[in-house]
Amino acid sequence: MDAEYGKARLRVEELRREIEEHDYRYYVFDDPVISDEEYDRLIRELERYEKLYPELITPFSPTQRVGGKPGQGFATVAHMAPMLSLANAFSNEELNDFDRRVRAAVSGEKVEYVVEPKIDGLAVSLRYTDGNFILGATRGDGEIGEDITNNLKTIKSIPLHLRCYAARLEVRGEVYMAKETFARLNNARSEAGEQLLANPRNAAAGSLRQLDPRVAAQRSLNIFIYGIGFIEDITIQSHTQALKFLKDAGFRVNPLIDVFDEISDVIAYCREWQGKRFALPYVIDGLVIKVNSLGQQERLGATMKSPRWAVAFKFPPEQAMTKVKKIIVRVGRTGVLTPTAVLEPVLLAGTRVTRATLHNEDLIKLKDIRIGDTVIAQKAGDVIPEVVEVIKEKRTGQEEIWRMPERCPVCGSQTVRPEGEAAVRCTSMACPAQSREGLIHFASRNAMDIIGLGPAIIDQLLEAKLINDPSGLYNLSYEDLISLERLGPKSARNLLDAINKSKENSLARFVFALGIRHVGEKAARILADHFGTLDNLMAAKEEEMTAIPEIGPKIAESIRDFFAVEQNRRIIDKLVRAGVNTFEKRKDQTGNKLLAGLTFVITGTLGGYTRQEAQEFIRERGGNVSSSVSRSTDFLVCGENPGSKYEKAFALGVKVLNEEQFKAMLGM
Ligand code: 1X8
Repeated sequence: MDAEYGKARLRVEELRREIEEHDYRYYVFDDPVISDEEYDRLIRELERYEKLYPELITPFSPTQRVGGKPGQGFATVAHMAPMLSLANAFSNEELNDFDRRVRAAVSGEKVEYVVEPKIDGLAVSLRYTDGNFILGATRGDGEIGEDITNNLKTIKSIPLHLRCYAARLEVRGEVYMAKETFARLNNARSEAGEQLLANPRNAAAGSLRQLDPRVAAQRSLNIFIYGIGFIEDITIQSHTQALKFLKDAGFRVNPLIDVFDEISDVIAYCREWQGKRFALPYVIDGLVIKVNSLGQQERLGATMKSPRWAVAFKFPPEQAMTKVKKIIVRVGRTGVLTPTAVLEPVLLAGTRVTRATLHNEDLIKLKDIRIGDTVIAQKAGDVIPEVVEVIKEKRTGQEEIWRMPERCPVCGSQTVRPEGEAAVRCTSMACPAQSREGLIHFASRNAMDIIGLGPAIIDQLLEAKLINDPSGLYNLSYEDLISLERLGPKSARNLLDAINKSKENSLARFVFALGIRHVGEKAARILADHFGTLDNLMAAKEEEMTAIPEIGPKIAESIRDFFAVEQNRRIIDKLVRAGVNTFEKRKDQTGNKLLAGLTFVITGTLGGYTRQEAQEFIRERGGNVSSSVSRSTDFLVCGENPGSKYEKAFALGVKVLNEEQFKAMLGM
């Protein structure tokens, strides 16, 4: 080893120690001791050495905070101890209940409560082995989360090395985006014409889920560490001790912490923060109250979901008076038309609110909300603001009653309100508001199963205007696909093959893929089995569908509405012409074909079995069952007290079977 290399190695180690110290002073301690320029000089010097001697690079070098390459997805990881959620308390009463349960479990011992702000962000877990940060994960389902180490490393207040030793340590914390960062991000998005993010928590979640750590790095997230999930060889007696240990280890721990002996003091403190919280630079949605003694925590234990030794006090929603300027309609991704009130701007929960959801038509009628009304608007936590009530005393008589539009404001198609539902929907598959989601569903595994056609490619295809609806997929050429960013020749070939192959899918898959409301996989299979061809299904009357045991009126109505839309029929026509299969291969073709090709109608009361059983007997033998008599009916099975069907069959010359004859025909 030459002398230059030896010197470089020592200097690299020195630089890393220095940089980490400055990161700590700046990001955890909030008390930098050098200027940004001096800091940059250190980083650049380190980078120079690492370029010269790449073998000196380790994953824990400060230069590697934005080191990872964009991934294909996130690996899953099991937490060393489950990440539980917290039970909520919304009132003083519920806090008193919590206190009573705690005291009962520790049989009259003295209890200390630690109270901390509840950060409105995303729970994560950080793992350190031999003092090195080796793994960061999302909560996931509490047992298993996703490995987001590379994105977490971009958060400079997460130490890459512990400042005090622990052989194995897993800590828990909340990643969040500061209010100011969020405002800046949304301003930039607004200028770029991009969709705005709803709140800092969503923004933080989106950043952590970025597959490219370089994007995550630009989002300047931060973290508070609030607990230990797993630790080896170190004994800690209380939560406050744990927090001190975490601070000593170099973690950023929230300093706003208080300890109380009495729940009444906890309650008073919670109420105090209710008003003060808006002054904080980050969003909190409540306070977390924990029993301090770990011995008592252990005795209290946990339920399946949450520890019994902690509770989250949630702030009540904020309300304010304002005016409804107008009511607009937004079309959501599922085609639901949602009326939204445009409000005179009002300060609510620390943010300027200009919109409130009105949910649906019925709610507007129920609350009698009119344009020009003075109303109480409310914002609960991070949810979308809503109108609570109208102050009718403030009416001038100039207020206007509002009605839901009959046509979709996005595409102009007819809207429907299915019976028994509150939502009005746009019925068109080609509505731009819906086409993206529709395409994702169409290509999904249980639908047309087009491997390689995920949301990212679909977005690119829509963006490039190469497709508008599913039928466009089948006209795509190799040149179209290769023109997309991030799609190489091999992927383009594979995708083209997958699209082509999907033409041979069963009718059941195709019907499911259409994304007709209420028509899930099972209903699609039953319908395909029953009707055999798409034409038959499209021509079927609602009664014919509801005659099938598993198909209820909700499904039947939805199917009728779907096929009634001109746009949908056009798309289906294009799919058929592209060669997509619309015929079901009958299951019973190889089995018992006693009644194959014959159509039965049943009327009257049968003796030996129910009508449903009779229908099953027919289908098992390859026959069809229809609910109404027509020229294409082969037999009418007639029980006791037949209705008008008997007369119709007689008039049409359809053969009528009594129960005896029917049984004989079934071979029973
Ligand atoms: C969630 C949170 C906790 C704390 C702060 N913010 C949160 N979002 C805290 O303990 N200070 S604890 C917690 C949980 O256990 N699910």
